[in-house]
Amino acid sequence: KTYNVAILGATGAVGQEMMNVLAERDFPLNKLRLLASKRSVGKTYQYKDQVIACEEATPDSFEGMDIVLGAVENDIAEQLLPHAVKAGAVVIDNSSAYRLDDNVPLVVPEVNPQDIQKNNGIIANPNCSTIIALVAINKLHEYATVNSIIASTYQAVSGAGVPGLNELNTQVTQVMNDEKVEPQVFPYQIAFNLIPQIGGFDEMGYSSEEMKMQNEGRKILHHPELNVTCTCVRVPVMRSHSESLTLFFDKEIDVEKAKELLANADGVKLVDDPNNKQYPMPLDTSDQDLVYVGRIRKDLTQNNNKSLTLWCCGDQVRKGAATNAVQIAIEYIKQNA
Ligand code: 11C
Repeated sequence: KTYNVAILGATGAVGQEMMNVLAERDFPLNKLRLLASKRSVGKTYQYKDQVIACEEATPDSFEGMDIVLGAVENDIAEQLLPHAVKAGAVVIDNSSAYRLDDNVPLVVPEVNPQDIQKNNGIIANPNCSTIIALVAINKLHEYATVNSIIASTYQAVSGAGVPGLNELNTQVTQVMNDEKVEPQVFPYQIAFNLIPQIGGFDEMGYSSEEMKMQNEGRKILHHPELNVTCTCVRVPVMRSHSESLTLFFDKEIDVEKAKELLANADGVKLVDDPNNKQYPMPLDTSDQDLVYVGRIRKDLTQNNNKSLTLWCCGDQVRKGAATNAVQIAIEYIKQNA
């Protein structure tokens, strides 16, 4: 059986990567429809041996589609995706609009594929840092429940899409040429800098991005008591997010056990040989789908063996967005075959 698939937001960084991942994974496609804003109508893209022109995304764009992959901001998602559901498609949405909706499963295929069955037309793709963290900790959490996490993220500019990538490129050149830097996408200069703000702040002083790991993590892990305190930082890196995670477990787990579990974890590559300078780095994890995990060590703030610190990196555009969405689509097809 083959499927009609539409990508809503086909010209963006995530939409483009969705095309790459569909092609690489030989997705059983009948027709691929590329939907974008009016100004991209007629722009063409190559998919395998076909050249496909973008069409304007309207409420009527979804007739005959089996699967719609959403790669647009919340406002457009909310405006258009209900029409896709009405037209009978299953929607896999990368925006944050529906993630915490009780009627919408939020899925990382390595962690909670069974939740796909509970969909009512929309399946949400989680936040990129949350996906990367949960792939990294899932096997550890199955062995010993993770009740709390202290997280710091080092997030690539690709999180702000093509404009974010362009902003870092432009600013690096401007700084090297002693030219004036005028930030447009990020609140401050990102070249040769770090910015500890992603999204707006709440009354406690946490940014919206920082709260996603707790709120989305609770839902994906079915663990409403999970506590996460997170600091999200934008870094001048192109496209892989990195994270430092300190994990507090409900029973003892030592470094060797954690390494053994992670060496066999789906979606993970264990890269942990610090004496030979082997550890995850964002340049090494870009343009591929695995989350690299390393630097696993005992947490020295605790006088027990129930806490570990680790470091992980993953491609934000791929596993953090496009790949996870396509994996959900493949899993959906498998479950409904
Ligand atoms: C960033 N993670 O790096 C954000 C972008 O929850 O899907 C994606 C926000 C989200 O800026």
